[in-house]
Amino acid sequence: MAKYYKAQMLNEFITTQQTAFPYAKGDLTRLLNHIGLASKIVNREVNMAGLAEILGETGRVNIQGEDVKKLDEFANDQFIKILTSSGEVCGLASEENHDIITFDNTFTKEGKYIVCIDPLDGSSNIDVNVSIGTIFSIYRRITPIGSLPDDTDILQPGSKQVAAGYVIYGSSTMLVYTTGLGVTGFTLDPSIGEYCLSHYKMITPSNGSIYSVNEGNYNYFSPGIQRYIDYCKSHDGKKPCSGRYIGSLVADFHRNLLKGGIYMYPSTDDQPGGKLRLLYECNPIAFLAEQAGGKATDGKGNRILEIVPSAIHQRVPFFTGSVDMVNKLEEFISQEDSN
Ligand code: AHM
Ligand code: MG
Repeated sequence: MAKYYKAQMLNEFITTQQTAFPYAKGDLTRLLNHIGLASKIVNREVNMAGLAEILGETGRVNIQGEDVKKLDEFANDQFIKILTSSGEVCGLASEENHDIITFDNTFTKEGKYIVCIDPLDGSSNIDVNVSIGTIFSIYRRITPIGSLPDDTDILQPGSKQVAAGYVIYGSSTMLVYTTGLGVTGFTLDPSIGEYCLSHYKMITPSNGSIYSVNEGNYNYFSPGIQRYIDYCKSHDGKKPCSGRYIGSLVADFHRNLLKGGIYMYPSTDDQPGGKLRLLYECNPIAFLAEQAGGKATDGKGNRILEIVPSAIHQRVPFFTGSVDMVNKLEEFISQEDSN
């Protein structure tokens, strides 16, 4: 029997939280519920993927130069469809689309919010029954209500997010989100089709013993990062850290959030900006990390949430997790810089 805190459903919980904002009119509440709804449809398809002939490639390549999987495309279409009809969103940026998506009708132009979304993250795990996720972040628009949104609405620093979260399609499906009042997790009960409150006020340990990085790239990392990885293995003669890397950001981050650890996607010679996208992956995860008492930086002392984006598909080196581990990593990197 699952442990439900006060048997609260996602929609009830969000509505209750709304009362903390005296001028809230319920728009954000509705929007978060619509994201929850879209994720349930994606979840249904992910669960049936092996049966539904929805695995494999579409034969197309996305804006990132990566092969588009059928499930990637399905998830993207679902989120776009539901967010378009939500009425709360005037535009969105998706990892799968080249430009900001705007809808030229009165209904959507009246929307107050902008959504940045990675509809299905962890592409390399889609076809092999390993956890994947959806990552989203929500901003208030800058352009006036009633006009068509543009890139200025999208290119806001992560500190301006009003909400962010992820859905993990794992051994169970969870939706984890923040509106800046801490992090809350809901587990989907498939028998009733509802997200039920399961993780209240999630706080990540200040230290941990897990490091998560694609170590196959070790030879391409800077010396400071290599030395930090070596340190994790030797740990100054103490018990070494465990290396755990799924290759799905949501799953790696979620585990480390609960247990304590560090997730790293550094730059390499080939990818000087790193691999992960600031708007769709790093900002929302950084907001959640900080709200849970963790840290997220670019490894050079810059808080991810303060980076002002200059392009919608911008990438950034990304380090997040337990505060003590991220601080230690930055010590190693700055020692390397001063040599
Ligand atoms: P994607 O958006 O194409 O799925 O790429 C992002 C994913 C992250 O979920 C994951 O942490 C990382 O890429 C894994 O990359 P790699 O296979 O290079 O380790
Ligand atoms: Mg992604």
